[in-house]
Amino acid sequence: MDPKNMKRNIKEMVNKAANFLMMVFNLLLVEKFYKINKKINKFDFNLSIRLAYVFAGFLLILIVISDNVIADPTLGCLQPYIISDSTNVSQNQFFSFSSGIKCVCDDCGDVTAILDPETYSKHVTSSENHTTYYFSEPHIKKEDKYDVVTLPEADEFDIPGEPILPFKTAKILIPYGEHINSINVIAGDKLYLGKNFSIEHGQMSVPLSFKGTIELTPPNQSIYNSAEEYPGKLYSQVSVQEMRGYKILILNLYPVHYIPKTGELYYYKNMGVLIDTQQILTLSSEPTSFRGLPKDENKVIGIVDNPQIIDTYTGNSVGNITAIGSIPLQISLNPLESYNYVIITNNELKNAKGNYTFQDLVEWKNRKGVKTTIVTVEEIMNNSAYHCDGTFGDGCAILEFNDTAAHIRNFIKDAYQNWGIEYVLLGGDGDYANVGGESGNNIIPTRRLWADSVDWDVGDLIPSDLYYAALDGNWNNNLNEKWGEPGEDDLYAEVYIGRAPVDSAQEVSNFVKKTIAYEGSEPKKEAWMIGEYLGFGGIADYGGSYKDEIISGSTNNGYTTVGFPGDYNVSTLYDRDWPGHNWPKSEIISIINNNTHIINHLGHGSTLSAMKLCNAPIYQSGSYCGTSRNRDIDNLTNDEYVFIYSQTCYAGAFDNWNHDAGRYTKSDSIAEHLVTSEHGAFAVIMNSRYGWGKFHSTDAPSQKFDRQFWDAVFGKNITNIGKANQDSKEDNIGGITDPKIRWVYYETNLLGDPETSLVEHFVRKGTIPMFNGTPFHTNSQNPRYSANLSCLKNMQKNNTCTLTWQVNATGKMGTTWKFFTIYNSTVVSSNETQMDLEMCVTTVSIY
Ligand SMILES: [Ca+2]
Ligand SMILES: [Ca+2]
Ligand SMILES: [Ca+2]
Ligand SMILES: [Ca+2]
Repeated sequence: MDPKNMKRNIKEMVNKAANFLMMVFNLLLVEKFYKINKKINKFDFNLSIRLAYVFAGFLLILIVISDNVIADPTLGCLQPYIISDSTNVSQNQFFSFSSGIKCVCDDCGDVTAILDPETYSKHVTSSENHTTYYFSEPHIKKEDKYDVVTLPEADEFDIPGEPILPFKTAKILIPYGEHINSINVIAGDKLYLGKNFSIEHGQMSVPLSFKGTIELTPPNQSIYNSAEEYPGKLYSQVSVQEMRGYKILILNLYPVHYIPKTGELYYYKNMGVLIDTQQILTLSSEPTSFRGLPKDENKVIGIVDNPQIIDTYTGNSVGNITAIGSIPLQISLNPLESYNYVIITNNELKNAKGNYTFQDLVEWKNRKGVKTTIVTVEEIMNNSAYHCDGTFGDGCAILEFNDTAAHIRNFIKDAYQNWGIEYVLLGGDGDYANVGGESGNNIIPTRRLWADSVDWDVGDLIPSDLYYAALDGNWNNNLNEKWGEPGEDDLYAEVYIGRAPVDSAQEVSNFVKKTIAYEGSEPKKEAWMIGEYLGFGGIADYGGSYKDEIISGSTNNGYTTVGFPGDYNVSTLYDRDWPGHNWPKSEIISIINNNTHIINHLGHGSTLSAMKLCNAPIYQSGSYCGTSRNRDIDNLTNDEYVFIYSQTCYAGAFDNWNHDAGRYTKSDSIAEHLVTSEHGAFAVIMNSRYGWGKFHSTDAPSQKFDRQFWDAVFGKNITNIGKANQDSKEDNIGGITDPKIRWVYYETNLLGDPETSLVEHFVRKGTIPMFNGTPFHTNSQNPRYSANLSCLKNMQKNNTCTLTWQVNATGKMGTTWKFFTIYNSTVVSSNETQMDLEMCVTTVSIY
């Protein structure tokens, strides 16, 4: 064994041992919890513990408790309370945090309490075909003349003219080899919240390059004068999606209902989703992306609300895969080889003789332990296995399906299936027309997907590398000119994708040099929020107001996203706050030239411009800044490279389409120059078409993806850029019924290396740790069990227990956090079979 492998194996063994110890510790706690509660003896529990997720030292155990006997209809309920609504605390000083629990209805048994800032609790229980969702009471807040209703961990549907209400996206795994006969959503207890509420109506999404006058949508009178409940349904079915061979049903649940005429509001405390499924008897001609790998299973467990169904996909069903449901992929690559990462480029660029080459990137990745190889477009095109014949589910009825993009995607499917790849770098530009200048023939073509008709021209065809990442289906079932219409989409990716939009040896060298330099450095904990004047009215007048939601996270518009950790130095450059409301471009140039690490931007843009910068080396009439011969990007001088995430329009149009001119530009887009020039960025995520804002609101389509991107990086520890970009999409999967969400889903492409990690070391937020940690730690016992706090033990009806933690606020000044105290009891309420789970929330601000 070579020493490198040995080192890795030892590291893996140590990791496994640590995981195992953690598992044993957790199992002991669970077992103890179970034994104590069994003594309550009101009914008989079945307890099954499943080790669900062991990955990178993070472990989660799913506990499924079900009762064998119909429970006594009068069992205990937990009623949490908080001592104060919000608290201001001083940095690096201890403060007391208190909350309490009251046992009502009947006896509650032993209770546990966990203090937990801003962590995500799913609030879901499930048994075989039945998944139940629990909703805490909606927050109703007066803003101007409207009442704003939000639910923690629910998104909001925002249809122009219609009331804005929360929805929760349910993700339900369909048992292997089965299809859905019927879906039943059963509403639980209905709670009246009061009357005379005035719920605001939704506004239109607007392209971020829009500079006209605001046209506000009035309330839809037929809805607002109606005495009927809105939305008038409990759920809507979004889609059935496939992820690595696992079929997932996507539903949106509507727990809050509104009667506009009387202003009455109701909500359902819980909703049960019952699916009836039946075995598929006829053989499908569609191949499957099922590999049966533990990492695929872990990924699915992390997504779906009913993970116990996962067992139907393992064991015997792997062997049955040809018998029911689907056929396996043809094997063209040697399955005895395995790679994490493949670079696809052409012969010329593979053999380019710049200072840095793709070969250097391969060696670098391999040294890091990411097994990497190169495959050329020529090799793919010369391999008849990838020709269009339906083997790979590519469809074949029309010539367009047999193009280079289809062949490349077939190769990626093969490499995914037989090599086990996780990352793909498309090593070449995807210009769409050879109009001279830098816009030559494409090296790796782009597939352009369709979401909505906005401009009725090429601008409606969205260059999307999601096509190469999401490998199920063929993306165009009805064989028309529109790819990726609803029902043709594959929204869960099988591999993570990035593009190096290079055309020459020099550009390959620049891209590889910057990628290796960044990955080899310790990233600075520093970021800039860049906002421009938008003029969309109210809070939407300035990009800075959108960016503020990203700095330290936000619960605005219903959903929660985590922001930059407290030890990051986040600065702002906002037109909103700048004297005269228009910062000069010299500011952004000096930020980049001073070697900043991260830029997050919202403002106007076009193919050749972004962040008030212009890059148009070739004279191009009709395009914004096209006649300037400006080279703001090519002239940058930084030698530590930046990552830029921008919501702006068209800056990432790597097919070179220019909306202003109505033609392809001769010079490459500004995003391409950022990553292929000598300095500037090592990676950017920018839109290939319009970014989407919203009149009078920050609940805009592009903002949802931006917030979820940083939430992936800092909230979920998904730090590889390609993975985080995909995660930001999958978190918006329920919103895909809005064509503008679909638009953004397709257009947010990564120009950069998908495997590059944005953060090297990261402390995961979650339960407040004891004795040290940031942004908070506590000197008190956490979690607290009946064993270490007697008032939590065997709680009787009307007993209360107030808990206090001594907490040190070590996080950044000016940040505000939601504090959750999660109380668990094993005593169930009347007709439900779940662990009772209640929580209370307050906010803590550090000053
Ligand atoms: Ca998929
Ligand atoms: Ca080009
Ligand atoms: Ca179509
Ligand atoms: Ca290009």
